[in-house]
Amino acid sequence: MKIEQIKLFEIKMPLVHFFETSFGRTYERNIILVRVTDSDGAEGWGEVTCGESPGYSEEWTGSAWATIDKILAPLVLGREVDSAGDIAGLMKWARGNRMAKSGIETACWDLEAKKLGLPLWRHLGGVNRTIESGVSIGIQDSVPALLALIEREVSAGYKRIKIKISPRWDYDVLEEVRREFPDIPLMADANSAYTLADIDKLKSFDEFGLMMLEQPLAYDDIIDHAKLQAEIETPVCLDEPIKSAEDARKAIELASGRIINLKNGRVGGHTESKKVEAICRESNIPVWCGGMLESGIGRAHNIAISTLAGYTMPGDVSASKRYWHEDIISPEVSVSENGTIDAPDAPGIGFELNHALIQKLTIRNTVI
Ligand code: OSB
Ligand code: MG
Repeated sequence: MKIEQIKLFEIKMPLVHFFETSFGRTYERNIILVRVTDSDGAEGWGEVTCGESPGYSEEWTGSAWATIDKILAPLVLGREVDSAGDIAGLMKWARGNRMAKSGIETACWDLEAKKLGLPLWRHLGGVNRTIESGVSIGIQDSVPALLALIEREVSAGYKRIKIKISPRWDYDVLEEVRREFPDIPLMADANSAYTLADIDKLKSFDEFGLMMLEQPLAYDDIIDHAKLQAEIETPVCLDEPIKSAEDARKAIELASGRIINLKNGRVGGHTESKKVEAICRESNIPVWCGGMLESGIGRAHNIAISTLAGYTMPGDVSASKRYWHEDIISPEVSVSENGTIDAPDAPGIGFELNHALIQKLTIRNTVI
């Protein structure tokens, strides 16, 4: 494989409903789409999953654009490699910036799968064509609003409900959710809103029988999480600090948590996701696919990677219509009434792109 051209598109897409986490509220997304073209004129598409501001991680739309344009694309263009699995190696010299790298890397996997005539999920080594879907519900303006959203998603068939929490939206909210829905598979994601000084409060969440407590402590921490996990019954799930297979290995060794939310972008693409998945599977650590409010392209990549054997819990990969008035892929991602998604059988990501819509939403583009 030899990539000859990389084209970036920044698209602006309003969310159907705002999404609030402990680090802020988002009303509309600015998403970078990556199109790679090889020396035979074949194409692949990827998405950079960073946010509009560095609230979740250091990366954001503006930094990722500049990093791809000035640093990463020159490392990849014109270089011959055996397969998409070698693309990450070309960019290794540049530290961090994994979401930017992932935009290019996942696009190359799409391109390669298309050339081989294989659905991406099979090309990645997936085994479960049908994946289980959960939802992530942000912080709301009121508890009744939250309860109404949970009711809607449970009725739609989703396999588990994740709610976002913060020190101003936690114990009392969980108590009301549990009063209304005593038996649903429920979990909470704090996006690093607590410290070990809050241990008594975090311990008190044990009474809610949560499937897991996601990323309660600092975004770069795996030490305090180990201390916390030793003190609480609820399994800790790590998100933000697991940026590579090496990070996963260390977190498992330290017993920093019992579950990992695995995001393609956060670890730098499909090749690294496969490595994290393998380490976790060998260590009996369940993984599930996280989400970053992706457009259809990122969503399609998430579906493909979720078919790997180690992804044993419902992920945050849900229907397009929960986020977008109109998604940029066709068909849109839909979820069955049993809360499942079938990976498509068409080559590559397996969805058509709505090019007219992408053009309409594009606020800048560049060819490298
Ligand atoms: O922590 O998993 C997270 C969205 C943006 C940033 C961080 C996170 C999330 C989500 C949303 O929880 C998952 C989704 O795309 O539905
Ligand atoms: Mg999270």
